[in-house]
Amino acid sequence: MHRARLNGIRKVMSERGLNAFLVTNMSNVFYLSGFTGSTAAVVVTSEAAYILVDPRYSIQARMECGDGIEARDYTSVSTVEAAGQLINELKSDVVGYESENLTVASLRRLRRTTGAQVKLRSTVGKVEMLRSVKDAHEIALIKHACGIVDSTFDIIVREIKPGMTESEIALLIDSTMRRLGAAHEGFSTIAAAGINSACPHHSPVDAALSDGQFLKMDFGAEYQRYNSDITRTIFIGKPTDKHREVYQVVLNAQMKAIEAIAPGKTGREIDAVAREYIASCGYGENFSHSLGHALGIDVHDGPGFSKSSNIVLEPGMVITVEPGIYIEGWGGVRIEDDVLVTDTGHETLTTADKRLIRK
Ligand SMILES: [Mn+2]
Repeated sequence: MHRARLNGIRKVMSERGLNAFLVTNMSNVFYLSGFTGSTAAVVVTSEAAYILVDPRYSIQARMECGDGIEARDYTSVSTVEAAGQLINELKSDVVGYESENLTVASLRRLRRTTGAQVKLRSTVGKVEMLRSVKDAHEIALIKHACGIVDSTFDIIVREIKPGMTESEIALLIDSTMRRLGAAHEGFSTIAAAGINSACPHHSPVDAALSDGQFLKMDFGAEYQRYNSDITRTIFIGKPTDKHREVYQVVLNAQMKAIEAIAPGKTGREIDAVAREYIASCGYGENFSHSLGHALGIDVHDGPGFSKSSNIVLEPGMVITVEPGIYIEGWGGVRIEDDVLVTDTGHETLTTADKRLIRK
């Protein structure tokens, strides 16, 4: 598995004329090597691949990285200096690095270690591009993570009642995900009631739920390094016609966008399906973010559906679909599912109830 991934990056290297590639983004390190620790670097050449770790991780790296990658320890230097020393030893003279990850200070350190004879080439999103199409193993893990959030919603929605606070609901969600096998939450859980629901990324506070409010909950489970991400909005008390209308517009937009997902479509086309529908209902100004993001090792795993997204959908991509309508001083609704692009169209991986639930 990792050998095939390393070969994927070698193909990119030969296209770019690189004879070594330095990987410092830790999600990319995990993808290429299987290493789950917090600090390491991977150096890939046409023939070999190395993972550089400090003594805290020596044993772990040897346990986790097998297929086609050699673990090496370093001491008394920084990770990037250790990488520079290895590059010198390998006599690689054109080396790609991940410019979205390597800090300016680290790049200077790398340059000092390798000297002027080594050409350092900035690259952007090379491993991320490989990661965008998931293999069967990855899809199985994402599906498992989706199962955890689906079951979590089913359980917590029964326990929610007026008087509970946003913080209590977030804690309930987090503990339920853990109980169901999540390693931890994929990101800080959002529980936003009433006017707070108009903020797309509100942090839970000690405000108690009361009648006449939307309650928007956005949460994700990480399972064996892969993520799920779901949003559901429910209602406390009896919704007005306006609450029902806004909810239905978001739900229709979401379902129309999911229905349009198929190989060959672009990210921008799918975004437009939801955005144009919401605009046609008079809420265009209230859908302020992009429609969805790729999902995988990272919760935000790469580009997805947005006004400017040029990605062309391929089977194996997993992308969220999460339109929303946010009205300042009134409230907001978002509904989010995780969708796999298949050979023939799509498969929705999160299946929790999307009818407007009242509590
Ligand atoms: Mn999301």
